[in-house]
Amino acid sequence: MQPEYKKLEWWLIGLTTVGVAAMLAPGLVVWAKFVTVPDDAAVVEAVGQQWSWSFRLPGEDGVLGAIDATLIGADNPFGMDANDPRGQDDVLVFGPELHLPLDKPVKVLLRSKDVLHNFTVPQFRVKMDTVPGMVTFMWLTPTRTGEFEILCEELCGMGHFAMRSRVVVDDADTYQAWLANQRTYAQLTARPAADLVAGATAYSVCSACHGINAEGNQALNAPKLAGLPKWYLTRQVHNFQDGMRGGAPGNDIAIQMSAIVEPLDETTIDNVVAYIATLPDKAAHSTIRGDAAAGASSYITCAYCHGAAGQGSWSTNAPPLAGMSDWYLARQLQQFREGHRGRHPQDLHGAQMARLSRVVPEGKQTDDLLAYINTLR
Ligand code: HEC
Ligand code: HEC
Ligand SMILES: [Cu+2]
Repeated sequence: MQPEYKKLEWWLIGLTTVGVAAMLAPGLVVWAKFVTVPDDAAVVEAVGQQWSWSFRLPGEDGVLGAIDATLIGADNPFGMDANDPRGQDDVLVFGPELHLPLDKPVKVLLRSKDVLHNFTVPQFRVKMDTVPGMVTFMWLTPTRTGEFEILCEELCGMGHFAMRSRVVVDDADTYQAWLANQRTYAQLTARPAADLVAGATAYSVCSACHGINAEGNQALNAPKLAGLPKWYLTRQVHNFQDGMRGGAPGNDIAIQMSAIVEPLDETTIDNVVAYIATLPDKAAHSTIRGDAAAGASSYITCAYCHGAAGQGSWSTNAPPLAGMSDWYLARQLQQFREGHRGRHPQDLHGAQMARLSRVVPEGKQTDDLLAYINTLR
C-alpha cells in the first residue's frame, strides 16, 4: 500500500485534463458556427419594447437606415432619421407578424427601446437578449414553413406575459407577396396631409350613429370617438375592415360598423380620422354605478398600459379610457373576456387586451373599476 503515489496522480491529472478538454473542444466549433453569420445572410431587425415587438427590413439597398432614440414618437415609432437616404426604402412592420423566406439564412439584429427583453422563438432553438443602447444579433436558416410564436423570455414588467408576436416562414412566392404588401418608410412619410373638409363630409355618415361631435349614442350602441387618438382610430377602422372586429359571431353590434367602413379607402380614413381629432373632447356622462374607491386598486394593473390618468399611450398601443363611454368600455371588456374581440389571429393588440381582461372579475369588481375610471376625467 502506498498512501501517496505521486506518479499515478500525475497521470490522473494529465488524463483528466486531456479528457475534459476533448469534451469541451467541440463546443468551440459549435459556438464559432453560432456566432459566424454567413455572408449571404439577409438582415432583419426586431425591436422590443414594453410590451410588443416591431420589425424593420433594409429594403432594396440591403442596408438599414440610421435611427436615433430621441426621434421616437407616435409619428415615428422606430426613430427613423429622415436625413439618411439609406433609410428611405426600409420596410417598417408594426406587427403582428414577421415573415421570413424558407431556406435563406437571416441575421436578426435586436434592439430594445426601454428595458431588457429577450427575443425567443422556441422552435429556432436560439434566443438572445435585447439590450437598450446596444444592437445584439442572432442568425438562423428557417428549414420549414409554418407559424411560430415569438416570446419575450426576460421578465420585463407587468405586460411581459402578453408580449407575443409571430414569425411566419413562407416559401419564396408567398414571401414576395407579403413583402409587396408592406410599406417603406418613404411611402409612410409621403402620405398627403389630411383634408379636413373632405373628412367632415365623410364623417356625416358616421355622425348618424356616433353623434355630430362624435360624443357617442348609447341608444345605438355607438361609442364616443372624440378624444381617441388618430393612431387608435385608424387601427380600429382597419380592424373592422379586416374582420378582426365585427366578424366574430356573438358580436352583432359591431357588424353594423364593419358594413359602414368596409368601402373606405386609405385617404378617406386619414381624412375622417383627422376630422374626428378636431372635435371637442367632452367627457361622456357616467352611466355605471360602483364604488370608485374600491375600483382604484384594480386600476393599478390597467395604468401600466392605459396610463395613470387613463389618458392612453401610443407606445403600449392602449387607447384612452378616461372620459370615454363607460357602458361601451364595459361591453368591450365583456367582448374581450368572451373571445368576441382579440381572438382573430391577426389581432395581436386585441389579443393582449383579451389576456388582460380576465384580470378583473365580472360584476361588482368591474363596475367599481369603471366607476374609478369615471373619476379620471
Ligand atoms: C350604424 C351605426 C354606425 C355608423 C354609421 C358608424 N359606426 Fe362606428 N361604431 C358603431 C358601433 C355600434 C360601434 C361599437 C362596436 C362594438 O361594440 O364593438 C362602433 C365603433 C366604432 C369605433 C371603435 C371605437 C373604439 O373605441 O374602439 C370606431 C373607431 C368607429 N366606430 C368609427 C366609425 C367611423 C369613422 C364611422 C364613419 C365612417 C362610423 N364609425 C360609422 C356604429 C356605427
Ligand atoms: C399590457 C397592456 C394593457 C393593459 C395592462 C391593459 N390594457 Fe386595455 N388595452 C390594451 C390595448 C393594446 C388595447 C387596444 C386593443 C386594440 O387595439 O384592439 C386595449 C383596449 C382596451 C379597451 C377597449 C377600448 C376601446 O375603445 O375599444 C378597454 C375597455 C380596456 N383596454 C380596458 C382595460 C382595463 C379595464 C384594464 C385593466 C384591468 C386594461 N385595459 C389593461 C392594452 C392593455
Ligand atoms: Cu419583454
